[in-house]
Amino acid sequence: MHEIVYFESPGFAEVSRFCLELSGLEWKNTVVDWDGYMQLKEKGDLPWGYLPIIRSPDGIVAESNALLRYTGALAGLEPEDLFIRAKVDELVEVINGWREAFIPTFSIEDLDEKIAARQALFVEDGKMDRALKAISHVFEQSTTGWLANTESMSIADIKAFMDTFMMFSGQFDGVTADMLANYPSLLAFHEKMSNEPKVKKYYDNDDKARWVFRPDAFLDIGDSQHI
Ligand SMILES: N[C@@H](CCC(=O)N[C@@H](CS)C(=O)NCC(=O)O)C(=O)O
Repeated sequence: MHEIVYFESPGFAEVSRFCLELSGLEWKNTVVDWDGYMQLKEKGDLPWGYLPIIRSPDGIVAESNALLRYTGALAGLEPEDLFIRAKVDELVEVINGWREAFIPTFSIEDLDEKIAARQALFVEDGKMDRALKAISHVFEQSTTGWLANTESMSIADIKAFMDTFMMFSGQFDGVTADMLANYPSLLAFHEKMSNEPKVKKYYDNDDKARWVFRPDAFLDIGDSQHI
């Protein structure tokens, strides 16, 4: 039995929650609030002091990308070929690196300043604009339709899908869904991923925090290159 422990939000755990679901193994989704987090920390259950963690039959694993690779492997999503696997990891790391641009905005207390700082990331040639255009290009260049040019969905697709569209859920002041109009290929990627039968089934519910992962989430945005 595997247990993921994290806050309620999709945040850094969503990719691994989804991979565990795909794995078909029995797993438990344990949601904690801040007090629960502090208790785990005081108990010494968090190897590096942060969530998410997975409790596996062999012990605790921390760090969201380690969790993604572990649960991705359990789900059979990790390529056997080591070069292809490295190319998948390359994308996973690049996407993780987006946090460096985004996370400093969390500590800005003044709301107008916070909004302005985030919007600056998405204006033409801003850090996130460049990042989203770069990942769009990767998608456009793929001959298989999967980001890392794999034969089937890899953890890079899951990471890109969840980390990209979570930003536009409305939970981050200053980042709005209409900004996606600048990235038509990403909208096509969204259409592909959200309609994948396993993704579609997982999000076929009323969970308001996860609307961005459903097929109809951005249908009215911009001039998407729907596939
Ligand atoms: N590098 C870690 C970062 C994890 C992280 O920052 N977790 C946040 C929640 S998203 C946390 O535990 N915050 C508690 C705190 O800041 O004290 C990972 O990718 O898992």
